[in-house]
Amino acid sequence: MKNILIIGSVGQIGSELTMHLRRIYGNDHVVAGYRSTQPSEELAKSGPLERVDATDVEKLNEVVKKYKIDTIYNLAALLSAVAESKPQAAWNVGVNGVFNILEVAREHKCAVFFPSSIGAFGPTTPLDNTPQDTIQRPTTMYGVTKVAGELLSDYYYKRFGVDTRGLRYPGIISNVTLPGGGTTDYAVEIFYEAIKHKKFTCPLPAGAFLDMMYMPDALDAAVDLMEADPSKLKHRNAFNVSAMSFDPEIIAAEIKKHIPDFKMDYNVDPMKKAIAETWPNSMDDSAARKEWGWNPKYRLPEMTIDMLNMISKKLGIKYK
Ligand code: AKB
Repeated sequence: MKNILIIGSVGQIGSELTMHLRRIYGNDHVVAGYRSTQPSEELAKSGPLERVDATDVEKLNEVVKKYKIDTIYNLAALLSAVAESKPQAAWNVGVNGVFNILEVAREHKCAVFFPSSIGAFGPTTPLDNTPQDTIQRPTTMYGVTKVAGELLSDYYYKRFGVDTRGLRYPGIISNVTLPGGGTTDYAVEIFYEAIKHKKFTCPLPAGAFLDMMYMPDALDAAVDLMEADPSKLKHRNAFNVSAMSFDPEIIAAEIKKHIPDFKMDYNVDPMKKAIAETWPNSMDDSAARKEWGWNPKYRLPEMTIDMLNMISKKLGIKYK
């Protein structure tokens, strides 16, 4: 049986991944690590909880020993837009934090999951059908930390045999915990606004195509990769994974099919626009499909229906 530590368990992905892993491996085998935001009651009551973060190496060691941890999922990061306003903090969590976790993993022989991002690409990367192995010269601090994390993960595997594995996540669409400070956040916010006000003001311009994925697929991707037969993994780290690619006009049109009087206008955020312009329009994720069977279940139409139903239930507002 695995003993897992989640770093960043209260974030958008961490909060759902912790509960998902508890359902698979048993509540007592998944420790929820958090830093400052108070965990939800569900997270706090369903299994072990520890105040531990990636920048505190002593506490990391202590928790790994206490629970005999053999696998660490490192979900801690400052997302792309917020990282531009706090580049030093983004570096500390995104590079020093990753290094600390890899060192602890080396010492205690833990496997490590590292989520990279479409943010690891930049303006000189081919933006259509972005290859698995290609130019990576990101121009954001978020991207710099993600490339460093990918390289450190490769290094710790090759040099020390640490079982590091990772994905390049696109924008993640979900309905439990809101994302905070990302360029792709609009694809979550649009659903809340559609249900609450039947209108949305979009911070990205029409034509800003980006890869996206619905949370259930993001959770399966992490677990499937960590459970994959290592002899089949040619890449191990930084697998491109995508489930859909759309721009604001396309997602708005999909929502309109269910809420016919939904309206969208634009108030473009220049920083988010500039970031989005340097990220892929759509990635080639054939390496993930071939090496460990990546096959997302949700495309735009199914994701839209599920998001509308889940958020309508959560807010207690009928949308039809
Ligand atoms: C962000 O927009 O910063 C993140 C990401 C794509 O990594 N959602």
